[in-house]
Amino acid sequence: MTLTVPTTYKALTEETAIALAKTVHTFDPAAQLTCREIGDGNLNYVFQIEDPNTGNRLIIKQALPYAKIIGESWPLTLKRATIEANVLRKHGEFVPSLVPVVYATDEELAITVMEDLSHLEIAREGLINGKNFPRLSQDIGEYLALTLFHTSDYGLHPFEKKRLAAEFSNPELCKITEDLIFTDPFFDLDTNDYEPQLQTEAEAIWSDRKLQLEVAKLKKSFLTESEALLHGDLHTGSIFASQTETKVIDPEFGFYGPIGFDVGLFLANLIFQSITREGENRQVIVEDIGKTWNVFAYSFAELWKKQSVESFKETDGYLEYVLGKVLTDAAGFAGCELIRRTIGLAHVKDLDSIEDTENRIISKKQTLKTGRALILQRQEIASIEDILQILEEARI
Ligand code: SR1
Ligand code: MG
Repeated sequence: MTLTVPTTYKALTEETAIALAKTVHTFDPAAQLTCREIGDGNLNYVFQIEDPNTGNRLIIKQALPYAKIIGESWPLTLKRATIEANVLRKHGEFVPSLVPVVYATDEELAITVMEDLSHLEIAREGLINGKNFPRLSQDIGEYLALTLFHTSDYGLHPFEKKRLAAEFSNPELCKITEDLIFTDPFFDLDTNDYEPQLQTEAEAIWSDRKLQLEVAKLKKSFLTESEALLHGDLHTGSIFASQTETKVIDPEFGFYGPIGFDVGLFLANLIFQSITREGENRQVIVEDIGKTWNVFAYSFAELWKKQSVESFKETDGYLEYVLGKVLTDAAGFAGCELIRRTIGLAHVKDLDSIEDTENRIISKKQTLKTGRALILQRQEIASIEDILQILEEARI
């Protein structure tokens, strides 16, 4: 695939990032600004600019015309920077306290200038270090309900919903998800990445016809169900947190898709922790899984009752049907995320950082078992307790 990069596109350096920062933010003109590239994701550069005298900071994020995780052989659209900034702005209308402020964007340079959040830490890092974030499940439950309800047909006039669905068409980034989450891990492909000790489990997945059929159905849902403006990559590495705050970042995979996808991705990333932790520490995560769903379902139902524009909103059983489908879908999508992060191309540190090989392999086998069970049993799931039950049954 080739990609047309605007001739005006230039990758930032620390010097040019500082020069740019001065044009969009009111730093003291005499300030000796410093700049650090702090991006640790798979796709972009992230520059943090600081005035060391005042502690005043901002972030300049620049999309590269290729995927950083692979290199220049994997070209990637720069349009994702605009999508990301616009998802932040749109979601910010409904959850201003849960997303960073966007100060400025430059489409040709694929740049977003935004609020610095370095007083917080990436939730995944904290969780791996055994920390708990008391607001995380409450905040993400509300984030999911508010962003997804207000951008769906339940909360919007159909003209506006379809206008937004067209604005947030994001085929290149969706293709990454279609391949990396819904396709590649389920076939014997060179791009998959796993330890030799998981060979038997990987082969079992590739030859499991029942599992493949269910994954195909989930992929179809991802491809075709334009329900709401999703974050599109809501894992714990896309969330900054502290004891008192939560901020969701990085929605460059945003597009109109099935509501259960964002819910399922977040739950899956808590499930990694429920697999790697033990005892009381594990119990906190189990409670977070339950609370995320309960807060989401309660908040979504409240929005439905008070603000829904859907003519059938008072039809007995319709809200319950919609929420039931979100839960079923979320379980299936969570299952795909668990499997792809274990044997697919892009892993998670929750599993890969387990130093002891035996423990790491045990955790990864449990992740695969849990993922398979969530996908295959999702139609029987009627409550979040059923998901928690599946997690218990998959424990090795
Ligand atoms: C090539 S991108 C690999 C993964 O990183 C992103 O955060 C998404 O999760 C994607 O699947
Ligand atoms: Mg990301």
